[in-house]
Amino acid sequence: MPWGSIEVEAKFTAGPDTEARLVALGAALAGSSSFRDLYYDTPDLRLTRADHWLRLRQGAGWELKCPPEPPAGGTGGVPEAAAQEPPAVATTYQELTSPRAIVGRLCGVLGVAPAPAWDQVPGAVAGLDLQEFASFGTRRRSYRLGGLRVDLDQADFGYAVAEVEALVGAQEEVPAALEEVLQLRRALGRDGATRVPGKMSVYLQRHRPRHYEALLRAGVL
Ligand code: TPP
Repeated sequence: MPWGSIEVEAKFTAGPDTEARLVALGAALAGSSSFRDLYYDTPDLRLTRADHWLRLRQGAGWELKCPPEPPAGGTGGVPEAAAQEPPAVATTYQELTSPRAIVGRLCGVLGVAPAPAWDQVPGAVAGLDLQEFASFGTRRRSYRLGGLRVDLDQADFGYAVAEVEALVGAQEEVPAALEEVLQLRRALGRDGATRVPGKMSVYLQRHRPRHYEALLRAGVL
């Protein structure tokens, strides 16, 4: 996987019985962790308006979550199954972790040529004038069931959200993964009728309302 993996995920609000249901379905607690995420953008918000999410996850390193690249000769990058879903019932993002891939993609979005000093992400962050716009901590309990992961997150600004997630290596695997993700969410008794916002949406709405409005206008949130 030269450019990282594709994450297919569906969010939900956990109930008091969610963990018991997970265990009853055969899921195993894979671990508990705490981490802090720092997110970066240009002062005029060009990354997030283009649905690109650059973060430093403390302890894990730099990550860029962004729309999957359209397959060569493909249909524009929206997998058919995902296109049939109502917006935000499930999302598909590429997760880049290699510095070269991250910097290459950032430069593509911003329309600049990579400089030699940007072979590591911090050099590019400085050179591209990227600034921190969000910082929050998360306490997470993770379960595993087959190839799926379920994360139960509690953010330190007072918001809890859960997600079912599958990681796949290629676009062609997205539709089947999406089906599995939605099936497990249904099995947990959490249907997709209401849209559950992610941590970032809630953070921006509460702490960066102008940024939030800009992303609503851009159709990103
Ligand atoms: N969530 C939904 C439901 N729709 C969106 N358009 C986004 C998120 C935009 N988005 C994509 S990646 C990202 C955001 C805000 C950064 C945070 O990703 P998330 O999966 O919420 O956090 P994680 O579980 O990786 O900590």
